Amino acid sequence: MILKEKIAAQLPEWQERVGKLVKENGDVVVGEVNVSQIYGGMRGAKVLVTDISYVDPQEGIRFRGYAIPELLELLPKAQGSDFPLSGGLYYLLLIGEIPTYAEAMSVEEEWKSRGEVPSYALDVIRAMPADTHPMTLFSQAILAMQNDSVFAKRYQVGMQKTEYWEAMLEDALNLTAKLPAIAAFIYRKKFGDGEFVAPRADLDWAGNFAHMVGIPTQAYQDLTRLYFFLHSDHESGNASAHATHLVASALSDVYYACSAGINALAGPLHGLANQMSLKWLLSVREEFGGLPSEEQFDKYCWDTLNAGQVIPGYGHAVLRQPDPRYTAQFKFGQQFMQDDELFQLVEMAFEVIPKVLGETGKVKNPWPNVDAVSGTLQYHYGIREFDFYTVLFGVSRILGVTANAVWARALGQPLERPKSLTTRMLEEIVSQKR
Ligand code: CMX
Repeated sequence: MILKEKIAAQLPEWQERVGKLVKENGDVVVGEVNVSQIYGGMRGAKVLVTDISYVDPQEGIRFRGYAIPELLELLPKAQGSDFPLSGGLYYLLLIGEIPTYAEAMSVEEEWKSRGEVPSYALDVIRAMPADTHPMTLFSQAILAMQNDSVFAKRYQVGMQKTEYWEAMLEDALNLTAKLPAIAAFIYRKKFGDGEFVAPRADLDWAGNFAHMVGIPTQAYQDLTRLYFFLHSDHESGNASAHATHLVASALSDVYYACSAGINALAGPLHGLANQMSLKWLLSVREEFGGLPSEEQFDKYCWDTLNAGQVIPGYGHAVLRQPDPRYTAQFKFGQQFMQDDELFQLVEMAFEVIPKVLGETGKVKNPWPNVDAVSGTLQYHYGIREFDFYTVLFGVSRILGVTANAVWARALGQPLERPKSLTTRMLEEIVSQKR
């Protein structure tokens, strides 16, 4: 398998590089942690490492050093499409090089050969009460398949440490291969006919989601390719990535770790912002019976702020420019749904909201983030059940976190175990330093 060969070829150099860095410079101080950070969710504390993606405050996410517009040019496209094959993205995340079309297709073929969802995982979804949240179903289906973990089985019988990453890669491919089918089934079970639709042999991983969920148009296939590309990775400190990493650091396998990551993504402060943003836009449209004037929109924004609420989809903890993931989806909307009233509202929001947020004098980044538009695009094509949006995010995010998990095992990253203090200890430290 090409992924295995490429990682194996790169590994000695990485091991030497990291080993040397730690051995010769282990005592070099990278940053300090203050009391606010300890009580403030470790915001900005530099304590993690990943070479797979990096969020630049001005440019936004870079995958393996490449910015989103560059990758939209460089990554191999699905046949007859202008949008990248997810197989090519996964190759890039794992290997760090832009793949050729053949290399991207080799990942797509790996996925096809491993894509069959075990019937018991579908039965777990079927057995749950009808009002179960789609994210709960998603997490449960992933966890159910832990039973088939290659890593867990091989670990049980005794496996060399040097082989851990190979078993993680097997699990990563086996799990990611099945995600579009599982997500589509969850959608149909919750909101449709409850049927399981098998993937088509002629479609790629992302395009097949569109087929299985029941929106087989070229436009929705393309949106799915774009969506799964954009949401895949965002450094290591976000809650889903960090939860996955923490769990996997205990040598828990990919299924345990990804189920945990999905549970983190289900939180309102993480993956739910896209539905909040869409809800807010719909409330604007309802209030004015269609598109408001810019003045009316401006006033609606102030009403939201004065009611003590945030304007969802705007602002960011790290970014200081429009999120390139927003920009890519915005361009998609301009190309394919210029006549959609809700999308026109998204366009108006871009003109009005940054100005309003700027006038507050406190918002560090008044620009839109990824969530300001993603729900609107899904809504346009008929995925109107907000609760499902985070499952789509999860399908994509698992590409990033599994690529990280494979490399964490390859480089022998240890069990995570930061130290906690008591409030009394912090008070004493502060009194000694002041
Ligand atoms: N609307 C209203 N007020 C906002 C705001 C927004 N969109 N964004 C920031 N602010 C406020 C903050 O609430 C804070 O106010 P207080 O000082 O009264 O507490 C102040 O501006 C300063 O905040 P900040 O440093 O600019 O932003 P943070 O790093 O604290 O928060 C974020 C970042 C995303 C939570 C915030 O911008 C927000 O709540 N946005 C709306 C929700 C949203 O879109 N979330 C999706 C994030 C997507 C992602 O993380 O990828």
